[in-house]
Amino acid sequence: MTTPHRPILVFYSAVDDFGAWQAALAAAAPEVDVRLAEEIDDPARVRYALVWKPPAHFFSRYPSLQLVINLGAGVDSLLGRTDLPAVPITRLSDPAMARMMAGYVLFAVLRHARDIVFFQRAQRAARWSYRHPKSADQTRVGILGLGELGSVAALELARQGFDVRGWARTPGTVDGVACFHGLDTLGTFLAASQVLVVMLPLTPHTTGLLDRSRLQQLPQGACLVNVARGKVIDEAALIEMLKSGHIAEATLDVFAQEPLPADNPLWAMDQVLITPHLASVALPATASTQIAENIRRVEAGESVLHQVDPARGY
Ligand code: OXD
Repeated sequence: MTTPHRPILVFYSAVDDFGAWQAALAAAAPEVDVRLAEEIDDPARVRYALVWKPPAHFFSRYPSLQLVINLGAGVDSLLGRTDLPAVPITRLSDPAMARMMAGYVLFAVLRHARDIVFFQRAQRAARWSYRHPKSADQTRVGILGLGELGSVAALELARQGFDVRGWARTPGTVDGVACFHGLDTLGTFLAASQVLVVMLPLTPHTTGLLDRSRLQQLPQGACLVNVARGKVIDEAALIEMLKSGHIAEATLDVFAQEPLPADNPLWAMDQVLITPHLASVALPATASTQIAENIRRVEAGESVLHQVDPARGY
């Protein structure tokens, strides 16, 4: 039953299931009325926005907005806008999302470490080609970015026995993982990464971080996994290095331009696996609890959790 005076949470995402979010939030935050923009006839009742890449000028319709909740972990597209309202912005920080991401990263690392590309080629040629498997500790994996998602993926890979190193801009520790920090150590870190997994947020500091010269620091025949943002990597340089074989294989979930244009050479490379930006997604059942908690905090005049610092970029 709709109570006329409940505050409204407006939802926007072209990729997420509104019905699933509406149901999860009805259970976790019954004090708000969750609606799509087109179902709202009194925009002044909108106090919350739960959004993934809403269209330009989306927010200007809602004069009473108190909180913008990014429907995902990475806030780069939201912070890149010029029409953001002056209210707190939060991102999702959900252990279930981190676990889903760690699952994808584990799959991608195994794809490279267990020679799956080699076996797929052999299968296409109907060739029984035996290649003796290496044990996990014989593959050095570098996790570039040790935030909430990167550190969980690093732990999972370490648990599987891989030789895992991690790099972050600032000092940090992850159990069982040799951690490097700062640009001074990046070259050494890259040179040791047989499989490099990119898990950095996109900020002014990380845009183009993996330029041609840094990609060249990877060992000959390295494999690259990108589950972060396409623009962290110089994509043209990556394509050249995949052609030359310096980078032997890649698993890419994110691209400089999405959807990846049909004429992008990456599509035709059989050593490259392309997935359409879904390594991890926001999960209504678990994330709605933290959204409900932040709504409660706003209503109580308290500070919110997982607030984004626009100056820092995440
Ligand atoms: C995210 C993403 O940032 O899906 O959550 O890329």
